[in-house]
Amino acid sequence: MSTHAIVRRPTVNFGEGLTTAGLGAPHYGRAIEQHNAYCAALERCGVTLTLLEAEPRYPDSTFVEDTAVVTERFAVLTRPGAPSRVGEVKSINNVLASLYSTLHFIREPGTLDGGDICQADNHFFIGISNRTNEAGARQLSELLASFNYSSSFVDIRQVEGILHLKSGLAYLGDNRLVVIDSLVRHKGFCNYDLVRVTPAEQYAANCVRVNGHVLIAAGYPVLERSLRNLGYETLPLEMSEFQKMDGGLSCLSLRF
Ligand code: CIR
Repeated sequence: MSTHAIVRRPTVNFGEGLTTAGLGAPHYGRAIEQHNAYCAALERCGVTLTLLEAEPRYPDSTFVEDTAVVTERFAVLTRPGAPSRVGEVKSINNVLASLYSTLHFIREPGTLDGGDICQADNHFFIGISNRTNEAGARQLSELLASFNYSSSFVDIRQVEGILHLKSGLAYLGDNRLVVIDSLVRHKGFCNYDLVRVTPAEQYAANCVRVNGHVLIAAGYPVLERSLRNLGYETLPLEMSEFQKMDGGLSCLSLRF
């Protein structure tokens, strides 16, 4: 059950952030509209929002998920793998300090982006990516173990078309993972029920279960139908402007 989420408004220079999508420049007005709808959807799921002001110094800072890993037992501030994003952590640190009694940190030489961390109840899948290195993954894994969580690594460096592990993987609860075709055979997932996402709908794999609903990117009818057939109430959200900046639904909030 999530009761709280942290979100940050996109900055007016949001289009200066990092991207490999090749989908053109994002439209700021539409990004704000889409972000407003995202916030409203989270509130509809019963979550109380902490809405942070835009940070023009950090064009990617609306993707708050990458700056921390928040669990029921502790929070850890990350050390983002992209140098232009490292400074985003400071203000999230200030917010989390008022919500958690102890904070932990990923330290040099470790790098880690929250988008690479997928929690499945008491187990965490940790993606090793171009952003999260092995040192960062090991630091998080040791910290998790000290709080009685298990973890395993998923190397996505050779998986095409995904920036972070959660660009291709989502946990829905009920022992069920949403997973892109190219990760389906990963041995760590063999004890889960898998909802497969075809290459044509790959972007939609980054969906988010929030209490009684599943937030899903609008325009991916096959996955949405599969989720509805499994009994989930889906909330489709327009994500075009964030997709242009390599961002998905989960990246836009820290939920706990
Ligand atoms: C970046 O490249 O860091 C941002 N433009 C997108 C981050 C997306 N975050 C995520 O998937 N967790």
